[in-house]
Amino acid sequence: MTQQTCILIGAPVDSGKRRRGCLMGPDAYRTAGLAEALRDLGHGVQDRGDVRPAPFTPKPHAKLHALEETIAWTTALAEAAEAGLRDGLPIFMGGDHALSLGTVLGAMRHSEAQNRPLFVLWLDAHSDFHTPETTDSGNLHGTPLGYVTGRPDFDGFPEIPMPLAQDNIAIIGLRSVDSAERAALQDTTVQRVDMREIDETGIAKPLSGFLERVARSNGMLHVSLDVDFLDPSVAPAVGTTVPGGATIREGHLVMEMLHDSGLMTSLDLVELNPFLDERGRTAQVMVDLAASALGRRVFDRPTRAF
Ligand code: 4U7
Ligand code: MN
Ligand code: MN
Ligand code: MN
Repeated sequence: MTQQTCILIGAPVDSGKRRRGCLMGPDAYRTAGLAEALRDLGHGVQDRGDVRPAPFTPKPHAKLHALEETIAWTTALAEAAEAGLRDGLPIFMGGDHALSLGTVLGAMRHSEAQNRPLFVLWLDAHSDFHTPETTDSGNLHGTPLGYVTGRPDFDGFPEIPMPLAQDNIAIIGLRSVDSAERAALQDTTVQRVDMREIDETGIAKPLSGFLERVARSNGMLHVSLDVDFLDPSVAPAVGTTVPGGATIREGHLVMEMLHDSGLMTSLDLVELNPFLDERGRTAQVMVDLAASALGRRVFDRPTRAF
């Protein structure tokens, strides 16, 4: 098995929505033994501690929650992501999903410097495709895919160098998409896999189609795992629970296939709210999923080529 240098980066972002608690996420992952789990698999592990937002002055906004703070996190996390990608495989311990405004931006800069296309796998109940104009909630954790694809009205955020190609994005696990997002997504080539498709065809088929495309283009692959991808019965520690989510096995199968593909170059673990957890079980599930993505398995089986 290929040894990696896993760079753990705490991203205690809590500005992407109103309900608080995701700032405790990085320490919950540490407590649940993320570093130890990855070391047990033979990987090198470096915990760089927690990133802090760039300096900012809070300004009240009629609709958007904590806009200035979220911009400041985006600036700082893009830099941390770029640096992490230069040194190994960064794993961002969130923090709410607003952190991906920064981590994907950093991955875009890095892949541009490497002259390799970036692909993004978004594992989420939601499509997170809003713009600051289209969001009704004003919660910016619902906007990262809108930002990185170059949608308008992200005033004040760092400039997007070259928008992420729609063809290079897959969202898997969908079951809560706002009408403005649905309308905007309809006009795109973003691969959208909702729970119904997963029920009907299984999760492996659409995922392997996407991974084949990544492999064919020698792409880099950023994976963003939102806790609410999973069903709340197995992952309750999240503010935005939506019933009917992925099972534990569907989650692990995705992670195992990612490992077999050898394609993943960075990973976000987002939206864990330890304040809502039950004796740490959601943190543990997320650590176990990360371990699967880095090669944990029960039996040895032939690796599939992509
Ligand atoms: B998450 C929502 F209205 N779409 O915009 C919104 F349903 O990072 C939810 O995926 C966004 O958890 C959820 O507020 C963001 C809502
Ligand atoms: Mn801490
Ligand atoms: Mn999300
Ligand atoms: Mn979500």
